[in-house]
Amino acid sequence: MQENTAQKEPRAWWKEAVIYQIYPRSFMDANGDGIGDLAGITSRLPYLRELGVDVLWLSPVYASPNDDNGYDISDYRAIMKDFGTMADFDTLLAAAHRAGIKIVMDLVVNHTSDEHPWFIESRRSKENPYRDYYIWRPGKDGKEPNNWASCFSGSAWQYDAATGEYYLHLFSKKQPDLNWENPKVRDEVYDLMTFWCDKGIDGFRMDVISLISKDQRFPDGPVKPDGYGDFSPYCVSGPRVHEYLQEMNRRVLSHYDLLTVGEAAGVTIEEAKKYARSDGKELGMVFQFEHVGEGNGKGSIIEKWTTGKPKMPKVRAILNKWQRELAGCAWNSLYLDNHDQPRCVSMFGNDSPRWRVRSAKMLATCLHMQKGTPYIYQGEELGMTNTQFRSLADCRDLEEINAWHEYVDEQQRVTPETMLACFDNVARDNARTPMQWDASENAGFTTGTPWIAVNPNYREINAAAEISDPDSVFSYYQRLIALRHKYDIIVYGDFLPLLEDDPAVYAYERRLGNERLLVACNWTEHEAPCTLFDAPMGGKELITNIGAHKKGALLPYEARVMLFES
Ligand code: TEU
Ligand code: CA
Repeated sequence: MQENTAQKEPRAWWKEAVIYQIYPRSFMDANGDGIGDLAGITSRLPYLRELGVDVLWLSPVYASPNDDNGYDISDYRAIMKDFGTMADFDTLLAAAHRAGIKIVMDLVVNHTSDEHPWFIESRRSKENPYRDYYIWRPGKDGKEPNNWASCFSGSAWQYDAATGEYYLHLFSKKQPDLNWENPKVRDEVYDLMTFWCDKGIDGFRMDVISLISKDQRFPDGPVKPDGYGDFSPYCVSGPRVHEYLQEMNRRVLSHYDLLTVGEAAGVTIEEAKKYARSDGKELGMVFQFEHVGEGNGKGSIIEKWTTGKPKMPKVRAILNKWQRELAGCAWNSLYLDNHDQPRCVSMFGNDSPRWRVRSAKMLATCLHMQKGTPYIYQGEELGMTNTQFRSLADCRDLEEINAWHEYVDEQQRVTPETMLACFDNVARDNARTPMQWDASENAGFTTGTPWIAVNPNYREINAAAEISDPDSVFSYYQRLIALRHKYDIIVYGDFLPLLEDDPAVYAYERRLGNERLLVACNWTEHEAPCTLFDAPMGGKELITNIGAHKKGALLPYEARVMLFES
């Protein structure tokens, strides 16, 4: 029997909140240039208030040349021209706070843009005072300093003729990694964080924060099928990462009442207990990636590129492990969707016209009734789906484009048809098609030409149609959010897995004091035997995505939540 940790759980506003992630480029365009902007977000605050979310996490809005759509920052204290001005940001922040909604910024400090003044100086000469803001190494035998691969194809090292050395970039060539060993870099980061906290923001999502400390020997990594080495053993949760985050906490975070969530690709349970330690000396929570990586199992073509879909029993085992292992020692984040992931109803549910709505509601129930802070990615609350890529011309994301050039053009290891099928399944651009506001041209996102094509299904799937429909995915998310605000057991109750070997039904209980919440979700399009709700137990049905429950079974994609008091 799981130890009852619920009563000891210290309360915090960010544990009780529901977070909504906005990818500003694709959310709402107010000035007709085809690109989302801050004024567009401000104009949609009434919609977000209607949905009931407590916090907006904005993907980066700082000045950027947009090599990686803002995750390559050239000025941390200025707003990206595409998105507007600092006055627009101040207007958004004030309006959100007036609406009772907090704003969390995306902190990208593992790397900057190569157009940041620090890097422009750093590459001028080996003696430049900014040289050691970045990671420069001489080549080895006329080649890169080691065999590490970049996440965006090719080597993680770029030769710079000006000084005859290579600089490290775990992501694109235009995203040179900062050297966190340099205390001046850490001072700069803490200063810019303080600048935003003093403006009144409410927290940070920290981009690839698990990568900021590198093994200073920079040894070769285990060789992958594409011939490059994997940097993970030497960069993920590196030797000084917790020292740095505890310093960041002492110097900045502990001076404000903030939500902090670290994006920690590759994080293990043991490491997560350190990043999200409940004594508050580092971060509040982390995003782990095990469950979203499951799609890369069966049918994986190369690296992340796959036509495979995750299987519920594997996803359940992972999520239940994170529930069980963090209980009482660290706080979970809960997500299935974000700007880097395919749409969850397409990946984990069933986006066919017959099952899309019901399976989207089922997935939302299964996630939102768990213990942790839930994250909703823009459009997930509408049941937005993956799109279709007819050619490379439909792609905007450098991750896809670079992969195409490497695996289709250069190495010819994947045919164009297969790569397009992989893009349809897992490309990040699936999450970056414009928010579908209504059935008018461009889904009401822009009066101009959208920077990326709108998903053609916007006439059937859009906010205007859903807000007034009590049976819509939007209305269902509204109810889930309202339940979390109403019932402490959903936030703080102990998590107890049920039916852990059932091939179709994902079920669990939550316990708090004399209350018991019973949650059961059929992840398949077939009726599944289930007697969990059969015994006469009284209780109150809190939410379900079907009309009437059938004794002894769960209908296809049925989700049901019952509350009992003993
Ligand atoms: O993503 C980090 C990361 O792990 C990504 O490589 C992600 O796992 C991968 O793209 C999934 O296919 C963060 C940001 O969320 C992402 O948008 C940025 O491109 C990346 O860091 C670099 O800043
Ligand atoms: Ca715009």
